[in-house]
Parts: sequence; structure tokens; C-alpha cells
Amino acid sequence: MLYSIKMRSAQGGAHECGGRHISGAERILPGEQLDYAVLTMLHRAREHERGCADFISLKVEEIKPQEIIYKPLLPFSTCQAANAAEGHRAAIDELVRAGVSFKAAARGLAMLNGLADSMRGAMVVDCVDGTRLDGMGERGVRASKMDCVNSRGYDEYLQQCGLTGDHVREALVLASKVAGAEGMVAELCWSDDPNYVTGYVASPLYGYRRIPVMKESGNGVGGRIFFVRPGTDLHKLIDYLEEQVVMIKPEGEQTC
Ligand code: WAQ
Ligand code: MG
Repeated sequence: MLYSIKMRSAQGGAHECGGRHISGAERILPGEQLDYAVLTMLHRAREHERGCADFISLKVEEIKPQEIIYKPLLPFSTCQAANAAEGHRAAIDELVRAGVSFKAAARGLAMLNGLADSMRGAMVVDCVDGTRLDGMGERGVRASKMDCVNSRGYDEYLQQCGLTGDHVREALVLASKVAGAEGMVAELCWSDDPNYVTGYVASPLYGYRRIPVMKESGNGVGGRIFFVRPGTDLHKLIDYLEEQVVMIKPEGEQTC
């Protein structure tokens, strides 16, 4: 039996009572790995570099095999950027190449740059005019209920590519689920962990394009934007992102 495990944590009370987002995590695992995963998530929330959480929500739900759909792992490659300004230019180039208008890409970057503090989820933004569509305020939309089918094989693949740590492991799975949504054109992301400066642009067309520097070290504000085609059914999109169980499957020979 498989289980979906979701964690979100905040400081100063629950998110919905104004608490500051500390960290979140989502996994899908067999029952025998549940205890360890829950302990790891508790540990993450209480010893996070963004601060120690005083509110932690954990949700565990059984998953029926017929609820699962499969999506391919996005191919992975890296852009050049020596500092945040170069990173932002690279991000705009990648977004435009993936089908986002220059105006929407620039507005998206400005929206993330303008955040006073990190949100718990992502903004959904129109890929042509750059307006925010989700209306979910500081919560945003959280992609959830996803994991990789073969965790050990996936870890080996990441290691071969010289990639280590939870950030990239989780981001690549999340981006693969997001890119599989109907109407999705591209995703822009950088971390809210103060010392993790790497970000990415992901798209169905060009895969996961890692950008080494997207912010100054020490900056605890990060975020995500999902750029969608005009006319995308938002209700369906949010339901897919938050509720559809998706297992990510590496397809064929993965190269770094
Ligand atoms: N769904 C939607 N948005 C999310 C989710 C989610 N499940 N998790 C986080 N976010 C949003 C939220 O606004 C966070 O503040 C922001 O993204 C950053 O989250 O080396 O670590 O978990 O290639 O800090 C990317 C680079 C790391 C990895 C991303 O994001 C690499 C990262 P974090
Ligand atoms: Mg974080």
C-alpha cells in the first residue's frame, strides 16, 4: 500500500493564522517507509535554516493504485550564470524560449522579487499578459501528491549527474509533475532557503534548466510561478496540481 505524506510548517502560528512559512514537503511511499519519512519531515521543520517551526501540519492519506497516473521525468541541463543579475537574464531567455512573452516573464520576475516574504505555494500567471490568475493570496497553489517511481534509481541518476541534496531531488520531481499539466508553458523557481541560491526554469519543451545563481546568499525570499496559456481551465489545473496523484518515471536512458 502507498501513502501520500504532506508536511507544511510555519513560525508564529499556523499559515492560515498569519504564521510565517518555514518549510513543506511531499512524498508518496510504501507503508514500511512511512515512520522514517514522517520523522525526517518533523526534523526538517524544526531545524530549518529559515527558523524553527512552532506549527507543523502532517497529513497522511492512503493511495489507491487506480488513482495513480504516470508522467516522465524532465530532462536536466544547466545554464550559465555567475551572479543573480546574470541568472535573472538567463531565466527570462529560458522563459521566452519556452513560450512565455517577454512582458509576462519580466512581470513574473518582478513579482517574485517584490515578495516581502515567501509564500507557501506558487502563483499561477498568464503567459501572455503576465497577470496573476489564481487569486489564492499568500497561500498560492501547492503542487502535491507526487514522487518518483524508483527512488533508488533516481538517486543514482542524480549522483551520476553530480547532483546531491534534497533541493534538486524534490524540485525535479515537482517540476516534472507541473510540466505535465494541461496548459502549462513554463515554471520559474528559486529557493527560499537563505543559503540556497540555485533556481530553474522548467518547461515541457526544454525540460529542467538549472540556473546556478538566482539571488544573493543570505536572502530568505524565494518563490514559484506557473505560467499557463490563456484560457486554461484554472479549476482543473489546481485540482491536478494539488490532488492528482502523479508518479514520475524516468524514461529511457537519462543523460546529465
Ligand atoms: N508547490 C508550489 N509551490 C511551492 C511548493 C509546492 N509544493 N513548495 C514550495 N513552493 C514555493 C514556495 O513559494 C516556496 O517559498 C518556494 O516555492 C521555494 O520553495 O539545485 O528549494 O522548497 O536544481 O525553498 C530549486 C533548485 C530549489 C534546485 C527550489 O524551493 C536545484 C527549492 P523551496
Ligand atoms: Mg525552502
